[in-house]
Amino acid sequence: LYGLLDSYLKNDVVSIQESIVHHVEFTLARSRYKFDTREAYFAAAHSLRDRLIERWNDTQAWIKHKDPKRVYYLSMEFLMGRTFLNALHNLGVMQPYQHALSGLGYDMEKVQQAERDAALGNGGLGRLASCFLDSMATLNLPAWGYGIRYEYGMFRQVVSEGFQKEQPDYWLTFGYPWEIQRPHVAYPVKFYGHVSVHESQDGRQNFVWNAGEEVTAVAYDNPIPGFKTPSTINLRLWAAKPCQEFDLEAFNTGDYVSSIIDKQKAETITSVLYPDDKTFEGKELRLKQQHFMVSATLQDIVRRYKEQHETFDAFPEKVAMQLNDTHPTLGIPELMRILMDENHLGWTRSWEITTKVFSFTNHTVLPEALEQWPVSLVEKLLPRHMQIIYDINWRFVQELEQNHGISGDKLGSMSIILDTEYGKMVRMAYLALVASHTVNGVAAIHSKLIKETIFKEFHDIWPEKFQNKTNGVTQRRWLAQCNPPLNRLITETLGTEAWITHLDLLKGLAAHAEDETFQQKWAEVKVEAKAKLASLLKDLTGDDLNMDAIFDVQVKRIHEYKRQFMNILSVALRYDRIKSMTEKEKEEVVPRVVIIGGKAAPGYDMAKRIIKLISAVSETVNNDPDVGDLLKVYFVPDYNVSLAEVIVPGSDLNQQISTAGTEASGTSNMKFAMNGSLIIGTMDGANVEIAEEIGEENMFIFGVGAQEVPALRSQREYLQVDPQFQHAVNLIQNGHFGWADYFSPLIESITGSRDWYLLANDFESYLDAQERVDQEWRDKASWTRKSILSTAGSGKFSSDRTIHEYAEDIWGVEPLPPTIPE
Ligand code: 26Q
Repeated sequence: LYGLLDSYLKNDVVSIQESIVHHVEFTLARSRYKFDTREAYFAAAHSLRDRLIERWNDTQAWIKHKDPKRVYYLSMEFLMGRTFLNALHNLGVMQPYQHALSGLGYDMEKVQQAERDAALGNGGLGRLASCFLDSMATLNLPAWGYGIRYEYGMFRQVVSEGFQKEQPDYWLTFGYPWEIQRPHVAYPVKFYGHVSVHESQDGRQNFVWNAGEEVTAVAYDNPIPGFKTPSTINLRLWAAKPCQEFDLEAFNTGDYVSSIIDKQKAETITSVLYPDDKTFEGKELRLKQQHFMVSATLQDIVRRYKEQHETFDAFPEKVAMQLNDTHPTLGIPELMRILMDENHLGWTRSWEITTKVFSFTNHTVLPEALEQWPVSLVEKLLPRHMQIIYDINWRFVQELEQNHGISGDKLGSMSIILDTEYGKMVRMAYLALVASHTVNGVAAIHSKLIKETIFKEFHDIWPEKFQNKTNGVTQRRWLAQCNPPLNRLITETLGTEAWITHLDLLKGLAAHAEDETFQQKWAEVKVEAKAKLASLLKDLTGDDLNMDAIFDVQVKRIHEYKRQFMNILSVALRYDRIKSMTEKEKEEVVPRVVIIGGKAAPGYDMAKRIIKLISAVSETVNNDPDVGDLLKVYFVPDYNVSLAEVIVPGSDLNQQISTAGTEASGTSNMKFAMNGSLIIGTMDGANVEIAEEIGEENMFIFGVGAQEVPALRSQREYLQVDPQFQHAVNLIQNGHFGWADYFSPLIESITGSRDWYLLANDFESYLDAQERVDQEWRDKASWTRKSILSTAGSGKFSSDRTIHEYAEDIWGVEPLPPTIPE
């Protein structure tokens, strides 16, 4: 019945070739004798898709049959990147597909490049969700992801004359072969309108929401294969379509054509990903997207539950839902509404169920990023939900007074509804906190900080709600697939590839860290990865990189708190020093290639100026014959998942230099460490735990700690400014790199009391750490040893470990490994 291991599709080279050619002819409708590389990609993708669907169907039937507790990961973002290589690798069919394609005359590398990234996310939070899916599948968890199928993903960044320009990412142009449209899995989603109350026969009040607008959510399923397991889970993404039945009246009375055009507007709900991960902005369309996602998702989850259960009694034993930040928090009032208004459960029963199923992850302590929606907007768009939120708050405030003796100002400060001069606001994090059984931070230091700062009052009354779940990344994509030479060396050295599912085994590499021949091999593997990165930069710039240079990388979203500005200031200073050197002195300089990449939110003025500054420094430095190949600076445009897969393995050094206490975790730090790149960084986010695992002596740690930051901020204006900092600032201010006027707001932002992120304060310590980097590079054996120990110490940072902890400590779900047919 559940023939999971009994595959109908065969994976020998000839069968694969047949299936590829079959898809060329019948899916693409092209000539089977003549097709180009892109068509080869689409045909091969469809052939692989067949194999994914087979496993997906079997896995889902098996889960349905066993009916275990399931976990749903609700996220407004999934930054998936490419799927082809990942699917080949996880299905264990890399070799036969490679042979099949080369037999047909195609090069795997080129075929794979034809795929476009699915970039339905901004950065860390969205990529984390994607790593989690890979781990949940690999760990055989009965799990699904839910999100939105945006038609435009993260914008494409073009840098023209040093300025960022945003271009639309219409990623579906040629079709997306990995999704399965489910026209019959569709739900109505309501907006606007008003609520009426009816007295029911048993004397209870019945609330009916008469919507003013209705759209249809249609499911698109994306199979997510586990590694070395047939288990294939689902990422269900919703697309908005006009609804059929609604509003027929308007059609008949008015103008037919404009009614059709009106209907078309439904689709705008899922048209574009908001490319802003910095400051919260209360845009109506964004709130619509959030409600659209959670409403469709909850209807789907409740329908699935009811298929197998008569009452809601077992709901909390069958369902866990994780909220990826506050973005899906409307799921809470939506579940309450479904239980009360549509299934006629009372408040108490509904609340009991709701508070047992939701848990919530916080990803930031920066106050400007916390979601606060105007009550007036929520009331207009979702009148019933606003009533429910008020009711939740009313009961919560009662509880604070009665059970915790809280009154006065403190009640107001904990209230879900905040009164401001612009009107009342809904604090989404507080709503999520009140209704969730657990809240977690994403690294130890961050989880500690949320208890002491943004959620302190909640921690005082509910300490048991708070947990830490240090982030992780999937070693399948971020080591095994993106760095094949290192994969081979690790496997050969450990004598097993079990590390691909048990990353702790990397510890075994430490025993070889001193071994000269092993160091030699390790260094060769790094050179191979550096060559790939060099070739990427050659294509981008035409330059040949100095392979003896330290490849020094900072790639992440551009934010003031991440301090790309501090990086480029130190580069300006390095350049200035080289300029003043004699030829003899230059012989001692350790050459560097500085690579910086990342997108600025389109409305983030400072971040855009930082990009221009990096470009301006790059322009001056790279064209200065006095510098030669001792220093090069590149801004890599359009940093994305696929570029990261080349950049991360090819780096020697990576910068994780946020002001202590600002970066919740960081996840690229983990990817770099796995690939043997040394970290220069502050004691912030997951860097702290990385230092515990791989040893502070194997990193370049600098700067003040998070505990010192508040005091330093209040003393900023009186602190002594380091002369080297002043010198670097002067270079920019004096127009050394041109554009002095354009850069003056940047200079102002780090001057005196305005230096919120403490660049001036940390600069000396940063330069000192950079000096240690150069010293270390001069001792090749020692550098390589540290590189080996970085990889060896990165075992903790597998998302398998993270997901295992979520499953045990928060969700209460267990693996359900597929078994042999019964
Ligand atoms: C909110 C409201 C309206 C529009 C957009 C948003 C929005 C979207 C994305 C707000 C924030 C984000 C993304 C946040 C993010 O990526 N945070 C990062 O999460 C990583 C995973 O936990 C951490 O490693 C990073 O430290 C954290 O910055």
